[in-house]
Amino acid sequence: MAKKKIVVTGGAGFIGGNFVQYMVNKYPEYDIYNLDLLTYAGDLAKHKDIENKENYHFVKADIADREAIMALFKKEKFDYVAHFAAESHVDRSITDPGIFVQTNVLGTQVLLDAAKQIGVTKFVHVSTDEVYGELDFDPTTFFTEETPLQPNSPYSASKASSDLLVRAYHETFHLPINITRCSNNYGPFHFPEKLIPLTISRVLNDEKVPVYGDGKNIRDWLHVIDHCAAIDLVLHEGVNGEVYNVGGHNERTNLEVVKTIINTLGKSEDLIEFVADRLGHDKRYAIDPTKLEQLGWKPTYNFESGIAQTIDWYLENKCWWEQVISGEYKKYFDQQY
Ligand code: NAD
Ligand code: TDX
Repeated sequence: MAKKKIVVTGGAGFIGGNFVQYMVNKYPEYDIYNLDLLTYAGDLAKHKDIENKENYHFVKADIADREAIMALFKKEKFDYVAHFAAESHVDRSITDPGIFVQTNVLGTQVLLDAAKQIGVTKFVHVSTDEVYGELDFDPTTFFTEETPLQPNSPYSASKASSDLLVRAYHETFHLPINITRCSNNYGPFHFPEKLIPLTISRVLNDEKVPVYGDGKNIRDWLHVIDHCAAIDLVLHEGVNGEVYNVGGHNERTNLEVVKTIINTLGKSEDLIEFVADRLGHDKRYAIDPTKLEQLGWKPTYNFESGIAQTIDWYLENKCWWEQVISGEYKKYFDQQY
């Protein structure tokens, strides 16, 4: 029997990169294609342990390049699509929203056409809890799959737009899709523009950590490996057309997160610097994952065990993040503050 082919878009980024490694190691009987443009957020250095494996393949392409993507899908006849590629940073979407529409909306539509053209077995669209907007601080309220979409940032608006297109391709063309909406991820290979890796890398260098506003905004944190397992499950078992929320009930204020990292590394809380708030800063995200749990998913990390593993990983992999924060990224960070 021919080997199943899975194309992972954005497989050189943080979550897609972890997913590629997870799948290459778990399924030697599948061919895994990493399709990525290698923007500032993508690098192949993270894949040196798998790059010579027979079931790993890399294709450099822009998901919004219709001609290239249609031709690639026609040639390779992928069975499954796991779609992670996106512009993913909320702050960048505030300073330059256009590329978010180009990649996240138009790029997703091109992929849907390519998947429709060859008739894939499953198209999993990896989305985010940010499409639901924000919750207030009442700890008994959660986002469910029925919560209306009310995105507040250009980033989340572009993701919500792509979610609607994915839904429409199911309703109109019966494309076998699932949409997953996950809470904030953290773990190995997280790009240091995001709160957790930014804090770890700056604290290790004895640099100030910028905390937006009063630091009381709440995010619901999930270790990236638990997200990967969720996508694997949905890819194989998800009921066509359904949305699945992904989260592990690990709500923390930003200040709690930053203090946990500082204290674990034995540094001073004087490193915290309160800076101007993010425009349109969502107060709180919190996921109700009941539907996915009923499909058979259970997270393996809580926040304490996950953050300890992650800090250890950053201590052991300094060469990866030092190379990432030099050059272009340094210019971006210096412009921010
Ligand atoms: P990331 O920014 O680390 O990686 C994005 C990857 O996409 C990079 O490798 C980049 O090179 C690639 N890419 C960007 N534009 C492309 C294009 N036009 N064509 C091909 N490749 C392109 O992002 P991430 O944090 O790994 O997020 C992955 C996905 O998960 C995104 O869709 C994001 O919306 C979603 N998500 C992220 C989180 C989170 O906490 N990071 C939570 C929920 C959902
Ligand atoms: O320097 C900072 N200081 C700070 O206080 C940064 C970068 C962030 N923050 C705050 C803003 C948020 O409340 O920390 C919180 C987390 O910020 P980010 O790491 O930028 O993540 P967030 O905006 O919550 O979005 C993330 O989770 C959902 C991902 O980047 C998205 O791609 C995903 O969809």
